[in-house]
Amino acid sequence: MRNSMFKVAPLAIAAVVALAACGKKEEAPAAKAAPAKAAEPAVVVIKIGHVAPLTGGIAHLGKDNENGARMAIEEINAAGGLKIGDTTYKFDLVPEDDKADPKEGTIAAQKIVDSGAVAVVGHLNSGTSIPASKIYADANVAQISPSATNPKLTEQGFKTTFRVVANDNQQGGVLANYAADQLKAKTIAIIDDRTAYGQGLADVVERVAKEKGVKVVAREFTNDKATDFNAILTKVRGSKPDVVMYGGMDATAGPMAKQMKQLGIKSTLLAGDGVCSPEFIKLAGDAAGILHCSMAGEAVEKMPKGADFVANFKKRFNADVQVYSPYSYDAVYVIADAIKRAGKTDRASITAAMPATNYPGLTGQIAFDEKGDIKGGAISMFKVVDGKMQYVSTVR
Ligand code: ABU
Repeated sequence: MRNSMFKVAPLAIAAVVALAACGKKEEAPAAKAAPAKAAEPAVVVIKIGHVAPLTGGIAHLGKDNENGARMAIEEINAAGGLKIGDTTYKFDLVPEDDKADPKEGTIAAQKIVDSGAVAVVGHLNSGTSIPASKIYADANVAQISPSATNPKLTEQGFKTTFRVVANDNQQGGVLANYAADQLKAKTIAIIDDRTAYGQGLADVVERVAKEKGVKVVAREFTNDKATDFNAILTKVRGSKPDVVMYGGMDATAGPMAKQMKQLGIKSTLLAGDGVCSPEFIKLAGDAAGILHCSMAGEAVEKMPKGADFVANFKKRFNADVQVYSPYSYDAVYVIADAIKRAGKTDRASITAAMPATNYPGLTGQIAFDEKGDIKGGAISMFKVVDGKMQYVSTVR
């Protein structure tokens, strides 16, 4: 792989040439010579990719992830960048939109590779992260997803694939246990959106719920663009479940919750991290209070510097943290840490440094297992109370 610094050569060379030109002087008589000034360090800009849906129903989640990465890059640059030897490295974010679509995901991944980015944060969705991971692996670009939770992402044997959140084997198990032990559910209906994430999470919940003795009284599916759930909800209503579990995202769960209320369904709605956002509360309106949900990491409320992050994020982007911006923020710092430890900025050196990561991040201590999954991942549970997402508990 060509060192991607060469891809940014025009900018890098311009910076070096400008600095060199500043230092050029006429010879002066020794008696009048000013004290010799230390040479200014060269400044080189390196690119970090970020991919998420920036258009479509879950663009708010994509923007949340992107802004987390942007905040980290702006902080690193404002603090003077990374210094390796005589060179200062600054970061430039290369944002791409994959529209939450698997095919668009591979197109976006190829654009990131072609841009010369040395590593990538993304993608948001499992359904895009998994096919994109092959493209990054072929180009030796380290990929850190801050939010894709399908176990398959890190089961393909790629040495470039990492995630800083827990996976859906863990998340689905916690959700099913929560249904049985906290919600005291005897019956559960399960609906998914047929995405890699939604279906995968629902399958784990179904398996573990059965193991716990919770009867699965219905299994239905929709798709990630649907707006009308009346037909499947009418079927579900007939089975009178204690809990309706939905494997899908907030953009569909919001209208689904509203329609559950309109149909007089009294069940608790249980969902994973795709639904556990302030946006769900906005979309569901006065039906939002039926939700209990999980996210695949530590809650920002529980992070020692979480309140500062939330306040700084609001100040910078005039937006509330949705779900995973703290994790995309940390993913950038993990890349910077790998560069520092490698002492080099080429793709192969960053990828090679990644497995030894042991970074004290905003979200917790970040280290990876042999597959690239985070070690000791947490699942946090929330419920909606008085129109707000309220933290309930963390399971490790
Ligand atoms: N983990 C929630 C949403 C992203 C995904 O895995 O598809």
